[in-house]
Order: sequence, then structure tokens, then C-alpha cells
Amino acid sequence: MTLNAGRLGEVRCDWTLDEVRDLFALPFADLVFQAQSVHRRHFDPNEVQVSTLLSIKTGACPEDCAYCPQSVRHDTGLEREELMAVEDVVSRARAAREAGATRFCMGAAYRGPKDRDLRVIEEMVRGVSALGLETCATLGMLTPAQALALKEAGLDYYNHNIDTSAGYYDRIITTRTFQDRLDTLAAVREAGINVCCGGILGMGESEGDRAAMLHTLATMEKHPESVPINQLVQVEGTPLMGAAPLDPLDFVRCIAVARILMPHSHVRLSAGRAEMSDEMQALCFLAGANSIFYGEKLLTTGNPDVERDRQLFARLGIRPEAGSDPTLPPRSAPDSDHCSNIRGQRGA
Ligand code: SAM
Ligand code: DTB
Ligand code: SF4
Repeated sequence: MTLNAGRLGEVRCDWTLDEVRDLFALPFADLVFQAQSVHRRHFDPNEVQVSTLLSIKTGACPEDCAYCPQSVRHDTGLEREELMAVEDVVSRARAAREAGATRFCMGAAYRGPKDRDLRVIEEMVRGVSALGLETCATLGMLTPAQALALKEAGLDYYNHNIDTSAGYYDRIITTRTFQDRLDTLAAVREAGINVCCGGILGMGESEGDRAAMLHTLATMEKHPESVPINQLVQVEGTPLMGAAPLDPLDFVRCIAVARILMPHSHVRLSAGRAEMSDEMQALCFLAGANSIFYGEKLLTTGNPDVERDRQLFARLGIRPEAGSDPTLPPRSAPDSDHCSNIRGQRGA
């Protein structure tokens, strides 16, 4: 056992893979207890951050991600939709804000955006930001210049997942490399945009792959501010349809390890909630998850309906985290949480 229990709760970027594996090997109760203890040192345990997703350009993506219903290579029957108009996106964001979301995430089925489309998306970011919502986009690979243009438009977060371990990556995606993902993440960081980066569980990966994926995230020079942990949503027509289902306790274990490794990050209980019981979601919150997607749809697949989530929050005594308020001073610069400056503010 290489785990140094005395250091749990510290923000560290020097985790070894053995330490991460040792966390996975802890008895379930010990792991969840440690994760909840770390969580309480940095967050209100009864607050959960609430984001809403909108697919602003749907389907016909040239990439071959084996999990994704939007790949042009899989026959999933999904209707393709061109890039939405700016005013339609802004009115959907207004409705999300009225329903209680504080962050609005715009997703597009691109390998990477064309500059012409990026100009339109910059307008969307400006319009959504003006509503007082935090903005997030997920558009595939970006060049450094594109990342800077999004920053200039006021983008708060960029979601770009590593999805799985470096070693398992080419079993899931062959049209880009793990390094391509890291390059975009570096461009986003360099531009001063907050990073949202996580992965998917239930794709036939081993526990070692899950440990390696979290190790990659937790050894970044600065941890991603948001870490979405998705459970694979199996979609008919995708190569991963019929993959062996994940043991729900293994999913909770992964949330707990993410919480311990990245104490200041928001860990998002992301896709797959529609297939989870309330009890499993409660365990995820206990293990340190403190963010969800809210609203009846993710990008193309279902999410729990709003009423079910309201009841879940009420049953658990959970409050939505207070959002950004345009009348308050601006949020802290995203530079404050580097491992070289571990006393910085907590991630958003
Ligand atoms: N095309 C861009 C990209 O790949 O980064 C942005 C959109 S893509 C749909 C965003 C993320 O959604 C993926 O990285 C993946 O983690 C997640 N995702 C896609 N399909 C999923 C599924 N069936 N189940 C769980 N997560 C999924
Ligand atoms: C993330 O990690 N999960 C979200 C968001 N980032 C963009 C996407 C989940 C997509 C699930 C499949 C779908 O609805 O198409
Ligand atoms: Fe395209 Fe993103 Fe889906 Fe991969 S995950 S096929 S890049 S939309």
C-alpha cells in the first residue's frame, strides 16, 4: 500500500498511478468516508451545481467514437441538424435559467469547428453570458487561435473529455489520438478558459483504465475545474450497444476516487442518470459528486425529468449551488488553483 492517508485533501498534481490504484482497492466504506471527508473540507456537502445542455449542432460528425450516437459512421437513426440560430440558443438559455440552471453548455457534433461557424458560436456565448449564466461549450478540437477567440467572446468553460485511459483510447476512437485531446486542453488552458474534462465508464474498460484516466486528470498542472463522469448511455446502432453493464458500486467508487484526487474540482454526475436509481445517485453525492446536468435532455439522449430531480433534491436536502450574479464582482481569475499555488480558491 503506497497511499499516504495523511495527505488526503491536499491539492496535489504528483499522484502516482499506484496511489490511485490503492484508492480503488480500499474497502467501499473506507473510500466513501475518505471522499466525503475531503469533500466537506472544500465544499458545502448539500450544494450541487446545476448545468443545462443544448445540442446546437446535431449529428453527422466525422469522428468514429464508439459510444456516440452522433457519429456519421454509426446508423443510429438520428436526424442531423445544422447549427442553430443565435436567437434560438439564447431563448433556450433564458428558459434554462428560469428553470434554475446556472451554467449553460452548448454542444456541437464537430471534429473541430470551422472558423465561419465559430464566429456564430461566439455570438451565442455573448448572448448567453449577457443573461448572467456561466457559459460552457464543447465543440471538439480547437486551435490556440480558436480558443483565444472563445475566451474573447466571454466563454467561461470548455468541455473536452479524455473519455478513457491513454492505453484503451484506440479501442474506442481511431480518428484522433489521446494526444490530440491533450493538445486542445492545453490550448484552452493557455487561453485562460476553465477546463471541464472527464470521461465515460462502462465501455468495457478495466479498473486499471479507470485509474489511469483519473491519474491523467489529477496530474495535470492544474486540475480541471469540472470533471464530468459519464456512465455510457447505450444507443442502438453504436458499436458499444450491448456492452457489459457497469457494477453501480464501481461507478460510485470512481466518483469517490475523483473527489479525493481533485479536491477543489466540481465532480459532475453526468450522462447516465436516467438509468440510475435515486439511491445510486445519493451514493454518488455522498462520494463527492457535486454537479449535474438538469433538464429532460442531454445532447441527444434522455436525462431525468425536472420533477424527478426536484424530488430527489428535496429527499436529500440538496440545494442548487448559487449561480453567477451579474451584479456581483467578477469571478476569480482561473489562475488561482495551480498546484504550485495550492492555497488558491476552489474550482468553479
Ligand atoms: N464533439 C465534441 C467532442 O467530442 O468533444 C463535443 C460533443 S461530445 C458528444 C461530448 C462528450 O459527450 C464526449 O466526449 C463523451 O464524453 C460524451 N458522450 C457522448 N456520447 C455519450 C454516450 N453515449 N454516453 C455517455 N457519454 C457520451
Ligand atoms: C459530458 O461529459 N457529458 C455531456 C457533456 N459533457 C457535453 C454529454 C453527454 C452526452 C450523452 C449522449 C447524448 O445525449 O448524445
Ligand atoms: Fe463527434 Fe464528439 Fe460524438 Fe465523437 S463524441 S462522434 S467527436 S460528437
